[in-house]
Amino acid sequence: MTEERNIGEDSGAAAGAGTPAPTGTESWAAAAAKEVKGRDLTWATPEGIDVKPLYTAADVAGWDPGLPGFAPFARGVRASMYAGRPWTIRQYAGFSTAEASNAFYHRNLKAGQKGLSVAFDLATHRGYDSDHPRVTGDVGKAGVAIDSVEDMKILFDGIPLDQMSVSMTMNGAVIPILAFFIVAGEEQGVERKLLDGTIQNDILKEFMVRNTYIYPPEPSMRIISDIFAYTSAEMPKFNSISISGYHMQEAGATQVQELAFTIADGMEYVKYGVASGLDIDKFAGRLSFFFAIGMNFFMEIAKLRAARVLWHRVMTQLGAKDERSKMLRTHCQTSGVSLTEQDPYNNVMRTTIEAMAAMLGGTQSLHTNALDEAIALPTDFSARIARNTQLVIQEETGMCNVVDPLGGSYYVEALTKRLVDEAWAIIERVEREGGMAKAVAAGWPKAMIEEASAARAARVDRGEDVIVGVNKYRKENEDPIEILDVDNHAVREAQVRRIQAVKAARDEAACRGALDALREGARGNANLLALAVECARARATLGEISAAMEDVFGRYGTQPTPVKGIYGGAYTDDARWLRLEEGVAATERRLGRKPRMLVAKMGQDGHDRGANLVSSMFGDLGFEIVPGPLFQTPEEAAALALDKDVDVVGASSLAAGHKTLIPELIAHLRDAGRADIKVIAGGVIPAQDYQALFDAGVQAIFGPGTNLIAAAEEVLRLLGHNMPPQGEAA
Ligand code: MLC
Ligand code: 5AD
Repeated sequence: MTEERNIGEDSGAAAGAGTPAPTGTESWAAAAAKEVKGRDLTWATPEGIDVKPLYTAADVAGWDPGLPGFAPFARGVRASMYAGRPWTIRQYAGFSTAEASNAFYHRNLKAGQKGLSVAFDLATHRGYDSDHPRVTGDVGKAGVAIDSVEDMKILFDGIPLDQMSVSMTMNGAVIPILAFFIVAGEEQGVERKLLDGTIQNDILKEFMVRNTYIYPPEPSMRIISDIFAYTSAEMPKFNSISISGYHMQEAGATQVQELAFTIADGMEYVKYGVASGLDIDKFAGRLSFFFAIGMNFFMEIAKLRAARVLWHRVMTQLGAKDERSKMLRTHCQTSGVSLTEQDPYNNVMRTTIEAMAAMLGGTQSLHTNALDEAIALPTDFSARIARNTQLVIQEETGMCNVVDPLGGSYYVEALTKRLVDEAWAIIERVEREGGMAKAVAAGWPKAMIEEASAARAARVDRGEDVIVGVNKYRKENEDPIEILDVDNHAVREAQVRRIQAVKAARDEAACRGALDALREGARGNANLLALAVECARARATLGEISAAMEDVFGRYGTQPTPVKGIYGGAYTDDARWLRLEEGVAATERRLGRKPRMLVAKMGQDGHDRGANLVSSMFGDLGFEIVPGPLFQTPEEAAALALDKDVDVVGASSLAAGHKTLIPELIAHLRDAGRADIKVIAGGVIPAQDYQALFDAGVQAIFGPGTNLIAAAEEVLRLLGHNMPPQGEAA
């Protein structure tokens, strides 16, 4: 009441008992301005949206979100939504061997998880068997190692594939993995038409941000159309793709970029499917989506609602008739990049907030991250808390009983409308320039995302974007938490033994025949998945199936191109930055040339956000950067360092290969007589591993949450420049 009276008084209206509250926003604006002494309360979000402190009916004039279960599906794809059936609690998991992952799945399902989601190791992603020399550091580390149908059968032992829906995050080696899944089902006695689940199969975002591609873009797109053709004919319950924005947000994209590029990717796949001769309504109903849910709570809710409206619009334009073809169904995962190594219990709160945004946005399926996310894969302990976060929301809060409870919120509806418009402008640019495959090849979406990433890093390092426990309210001492550590030598040995057993027991001639047919099919236009199913039945391995197609398609590589000026641009007037620039200049005078740094990515780890950021920032400071190609072996990285005569190698590791790969790199440098080259390590490296790396000769380690300015000061010190200690420099 008091507030209403104040507002009335400020506006000069006659205030008092019985006076109705003013309806115009002018009187509100005056009252608010008085309260905050004229301070501007508008919030400029990273996507360039000016969020006002108040929304009213005027902001949603002309906007009708419709009803749940009806076009354009802003309010959800089902009429009853969670009141009828809650979303699927689907935790992404996989590590070590098929046996270990299978046991983990059984424990999780018993404790309330509802759907499965398989994380494969990076060797598998990139089409290599566990015995391949390029993957010694990767086997079983970031996911489960799968080399043949025998591994796949063990992975799903005791899990009936006609009753449990299974998502498989696979893009590069999608043909052998899907073939193994089909044959594992077959040998369980499950007909193909009953297989329920999803394959990620989204290669465009791999070329953009995730980097687990194998073949060049064109054959990669053909593979996708082949999968649409096969699954729409043979596996009617199976979702043939999970068009993913998740990894874009993880790489630093704003929500608008994530939304626009994901929908544009979806359009491109539909066009390819149609161009390959498929009827749009025969396959479009089984396309699914995948978004990240970060900490901008209402923006994320609005993003999911906007995504459904956009997809409905796009599919109508592309000529779909069936309403199911126009319905955007999605999985969501809370944001890994929003979680911190420091004060890790804060991550439980962050994940809870993000999970609520996902459900209020109307997701069909959800993964909630574990509190140890920033440094390792989940343990039983952390996985339990992550899963229970969803169970508590579903079973204790009553939140599922009302459909789209935020529908009609002025702010959420206005933001939904705004996101539709903002994303549409980007989608129109993509279309003008010939579609997403062309845009990806031209590289501008990736550059846009990297610019947003560098800008975010600068805001965090400058304390403008607060991260509790990292750049504000930081603890004096962190207590390391217990983490999962996979002994990848043991996993590799076990896998090598099984590969040998599979090869010894198979009919070699039949296997060769199936592989030859696949190779021939790749040259022509036969369906690659159908041919790979024959290879899987004949016990060909993942590496062999991938290699048969590689013989025809080749293996694809790209060269990183760091963005310039974004991080440094945020620091133009900053004393600490200027001191750093002076330090670089002094080092340059001493060396007689610019200090040189190789930013190395070793192993099959394609997560390049950290590496790109470091390249970009050190480049802005005046270093000469050698951006190392992805997927190098330690030997190749050492050779590049020697060839370019660098002063520092920054090895970025986000996929747990650091304990194997970095010591090998140092050994190669030493063998070449260049122990003087400083090796620093950065990325997802748990404190527990620091000593082993220091013992191996690593000179500095920069974990998650590192302030890049502090890191640069340390690097200059290592190069012999007399930087003042961190505290004084601040
Ligand atoms: C749902 N159903 C209802 C209902 N709600 N029926 C009646 N009333 C309601 N209220 C029905 C659905 O129509 C469907 O049947 C069935 O119940 C299952 O519901 P769903 O909504 O389709 O859920 P689900 O099976 O879980 O499928 C969700 C999905 C799918 C469509 C988004 O694609 C999926 O599960 N994706 C998961 C992707 C994933 O886990 N990715 C991990 C990536 S990790 P019917 O018959 O209509 O099908 C990653 C990280 C990395 O990528 O980088 O490695
Ligand atoms: N098990 C569980 N979660 C995983 N993630 C990646 N690999 C695994 C795994 N093997 C999650 C992390 C990461 C995101 C890409 O997926 O949350 O940020």
